[in-house]
Amino acid sequence: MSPHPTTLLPYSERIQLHTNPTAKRILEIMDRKKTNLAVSVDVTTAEEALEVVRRVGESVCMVKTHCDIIEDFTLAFSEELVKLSKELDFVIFEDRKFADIGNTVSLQYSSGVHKISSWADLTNAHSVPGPGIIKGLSTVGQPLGRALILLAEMSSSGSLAVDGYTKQTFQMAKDAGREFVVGFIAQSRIDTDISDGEDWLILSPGVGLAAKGDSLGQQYRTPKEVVGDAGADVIIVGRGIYGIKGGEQAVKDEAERYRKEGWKAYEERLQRQ
Ligand code: 5BU
Repeated sequence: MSPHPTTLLPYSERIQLHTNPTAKRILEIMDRKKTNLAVSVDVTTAEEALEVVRRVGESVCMVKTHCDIIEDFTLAFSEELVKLSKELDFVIFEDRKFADIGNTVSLQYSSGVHKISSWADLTNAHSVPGPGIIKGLSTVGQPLGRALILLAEMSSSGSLAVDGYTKQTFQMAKDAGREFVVGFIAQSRIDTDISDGEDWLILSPGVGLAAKGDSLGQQYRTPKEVVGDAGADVIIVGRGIYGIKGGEQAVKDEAERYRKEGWKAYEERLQRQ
């Protein structure tokens, strides 16, 4: 199969293909820092989370959070995260996976304990409720310059987000336009046929260099498989980095190892014609 045209374009040339400020910033950072690595900081205290971010910040284009697993979440924590995102030059992606009617998600996004829209540059949503979810989230996020990605596929085994569901999710994003929805969580750009000539960002979780999976259905592929073969843009790594044994330096070194692997796969991809 011939490569998808987007996968042959450098990140730097794709900046101009986006109007959303967060999408532009992601591509700018990727190009500037030579990284397509996102670290998923799935630890349960604010202090631990900030510590991981300080260690990996220089190596990443994005830090991914699950704010509802942080036991002592406060807005002081999110303010510190925003400060670090500016100092260390990365985007904050809250992996909230919104999945309700438009009115409810707009409240979940703007209000409650977490006030996600006040600090997260990027968030994501399931397509299962229909296009109202995009409308609801965009009323809050778009005026702030935030961006949304839809879950077209998941990395876990037995996921129902396959085939027709994936295609309809893609269609929903196309129908919404690219001012707020800028891409997808997907396992592949190629298999999902995300090929309408528009520059969608593809973020892929389920990346690991050591393990093949966990006991709860997670499945891992290498950066080469994800970026090189499947044509994704951003690799998302959690336990493979923050869970590494050996202390602070080991986490920092492991982030660099994944950054280099992801970047090598991207550079090799650009050579394919
Ligand atoms: P891991 O430790 O690298 O397995 O963590 C993966 C992270 O990505 C974790 O925060 C998940 O919630 C997240 N994730 C995922 O693993 N698979 C998916 O399809 C989606 C998110 Br969407």
